[in-house]
Amino acid sequence: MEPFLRGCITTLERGAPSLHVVLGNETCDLDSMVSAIAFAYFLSKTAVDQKAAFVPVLNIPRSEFPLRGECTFLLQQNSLSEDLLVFRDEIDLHGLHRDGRLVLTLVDHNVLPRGDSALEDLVMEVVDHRRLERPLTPGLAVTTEPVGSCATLVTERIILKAPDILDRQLADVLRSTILLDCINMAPEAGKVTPKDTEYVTTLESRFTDLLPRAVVFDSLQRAKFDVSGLTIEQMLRKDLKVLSGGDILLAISAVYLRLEELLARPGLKAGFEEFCRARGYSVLVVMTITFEQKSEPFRQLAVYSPHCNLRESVSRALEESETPLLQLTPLDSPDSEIVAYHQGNGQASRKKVLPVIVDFLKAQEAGRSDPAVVCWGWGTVSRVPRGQGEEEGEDVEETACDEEVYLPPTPMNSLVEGCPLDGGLPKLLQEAILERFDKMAVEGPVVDPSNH
Ligand SMILES: [Mn+2]
Repeated sequence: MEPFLRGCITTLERGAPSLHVVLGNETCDLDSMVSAIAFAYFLSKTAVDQKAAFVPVLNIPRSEFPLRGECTFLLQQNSLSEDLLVFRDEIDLHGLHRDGRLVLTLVDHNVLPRGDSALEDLVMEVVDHRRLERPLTPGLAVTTEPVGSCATLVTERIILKAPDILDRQLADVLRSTILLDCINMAPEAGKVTPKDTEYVTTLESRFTDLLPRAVVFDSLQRAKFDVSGLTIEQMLRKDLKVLSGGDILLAISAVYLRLEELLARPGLKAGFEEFCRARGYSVLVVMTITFEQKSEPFRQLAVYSPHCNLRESVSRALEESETPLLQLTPLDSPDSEIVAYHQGNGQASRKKVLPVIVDFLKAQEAGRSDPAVVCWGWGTVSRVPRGQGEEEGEDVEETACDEEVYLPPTPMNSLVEGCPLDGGLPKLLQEAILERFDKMAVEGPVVDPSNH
């Protein structure tokens, strides 16, 4: 595969007359990365029409890649250099489109995000394991099946159409991806389907020296949560949500590390300070999660702000929270601007703590806590791209529930004052409704659009 990837780089440097880009989704998880690389490789070996050069593109900027621990780990394991990959910020897809030099195959997703909708007409083929959200059009080849991993569908295609191109390296990256996505093929995890198992078994029968499944799964899982190699800034933005209320921009970062370890990092305070300064956050809440064996998650929490009042009031809101009760006990902190706690209630995930923060921000905004207003304050929707972390414990919970949980409740007669039938049927003028929506939009804490 290395010569193929090297060839892609050369092609891009020289400027090919036309490109066939195989694009994974914007989370660039292991499935998207491996499916894009393997499928582009397959196409390059089998396509009848070789006019276009096949290039896999990872749909994130290169600077984001160190945050995908499982991806960097698998590449290392297979002696594939990151220099052989093409990232989204290294290729101008829209420019190529304008020049009429681009066609697309989508893997591990089937509709382009809004920012790329201009490229929709270029999609020739889709290979995906999610629900199909695009219309079937003439000339579009679609492979969809609700299997545990898109890599299973790519493996199937290779085994059926071009089994000879399968070498140990390709087999290893495909099988590793399926193992991670299907939670080591454990039926109780609810991810694996018979087809995933079938192709993992087929790969193993062709390459009998592949490492044991449990070893592969455990090391990928560990790599995914291993933040030890990251800078403080990378650690904080790996799993970040941002809320705003009034003039306060508050960041909540989930970090998969013991808080003691984080606090012992040299330059931690300077790192927090720079992170907040650069992004305009006035306060940062860090929630750490570690998993001890199979017991419940072990959680700790820290609040950082250079503003004494804000730090104290956020800390108080968390300490005094009753739903959920966090059971916070103070921990030693290396700096007076960082307040550290052990969180006794291991069940209170970030998703459950978010409403406490939302209430706090609402209260700040209104100068008092007004329950009638709080209902409208739920405009907080995760900026985590769809699908990210859908395979991991903590994130599954969070990303899966966020949009449901934080949708505003259906307004009860909120478009009219008093009893809705007091003066007969209310007149719902379009302007009045739009105005009301505008008002609702500015009332609630909203997600910082620059947080990505
Ligand atoms: Mn996938």
